[in-house]
Amino acid sequence: MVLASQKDATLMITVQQHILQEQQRFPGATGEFSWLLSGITMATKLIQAKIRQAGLIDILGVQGNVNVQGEVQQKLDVYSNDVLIQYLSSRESIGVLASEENEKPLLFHQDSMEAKYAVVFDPLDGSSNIDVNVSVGTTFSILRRPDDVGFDDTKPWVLQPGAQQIAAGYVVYGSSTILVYSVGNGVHGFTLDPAIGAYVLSHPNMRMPEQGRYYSVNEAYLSRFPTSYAEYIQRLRSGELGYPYASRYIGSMVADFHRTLLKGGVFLYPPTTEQPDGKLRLLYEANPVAFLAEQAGGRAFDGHGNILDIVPESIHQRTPLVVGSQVEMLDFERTVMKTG
Ligand code: AHM
Ligand code: MG
Repeated sequence: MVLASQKDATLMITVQQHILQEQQRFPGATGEFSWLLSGITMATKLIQAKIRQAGLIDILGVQGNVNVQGEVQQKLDVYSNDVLIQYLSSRESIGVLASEENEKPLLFHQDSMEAKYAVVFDPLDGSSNIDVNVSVGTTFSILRRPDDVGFDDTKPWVLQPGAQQIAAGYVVYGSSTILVYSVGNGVHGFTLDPAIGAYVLSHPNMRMPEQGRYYSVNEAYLSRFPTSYAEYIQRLRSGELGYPYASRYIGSMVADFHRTLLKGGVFLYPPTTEQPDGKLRLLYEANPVAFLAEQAGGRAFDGHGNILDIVPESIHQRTPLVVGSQVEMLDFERTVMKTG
């Protein structure tokens, strides 16, 4: 990969230019959608800057609060949430913001005709990994306000099946900072070039390989998974799919999914005896990666059907998630979904 600062500036495509091109696919587009997405790109640049300083400034560790999920909030969770809300709420096209860190959706620009989008996000996924310098990420999903829905109830804005997402993506703060997004026209990845402070197109038209070599799951919970999941993992290990798989588990969904998108394979967060719906949240964790996986030629299931078909009942609803390449997902369907 060649970074923008290393090549002819006339050849590089920034995420902003790319979004403007993509936006032309929306009838009557006025620039508002690219302005909305620029709220995400700006906020994530600030988040990554803070993450890069972690250890130097007083930003590591716990904030002292417990969020709506009953999880201890890290200082960086709070900072990331505040920055995203600040930048997105300044876009008039935003009517509703829903975050992992807020119990209820937040309402903005009430009664403005321009406010027609909801953004649902996890500001800092995998944040328990931050103190040990492991990759973390931000995930987001963008939904359009359904016709005839007003501002008196925010639920219809966000409780839409993932198939209704008009855009979704994530940023992984890893050895480099990469933004991956789709507006339903393929999946595109941009690397933040620190020399110029811009996300530059580095991974156009990303396609998930038909089959990979890794499975990714927290194997410590194996005895607590349904038997059919354990059988499926055993099939991957023992070479039933052509060769024995190796295991990779970072413990940050965004980073584990990013590897799966690039290298193929399968990422699983199954139901467990303690958590029959798994751990991951449907609206802002499973839906964005399912949307990206399908756009890149992969698939995503909850163990019964397609993630993108689930009609959400609550904002912080959890779901089992199995996402990956065609070959692995076909075998999952046969091994787990057909046998119950
Ligand atoms: P978080 O949103 O509180 O950070 O939790 C979600 C994270 C995912 O990134 C990751 O896949 C999962 O938790 C790891 O959980 P576990 O430690 O149970 O394997
Ligand atoms: Mg999370």
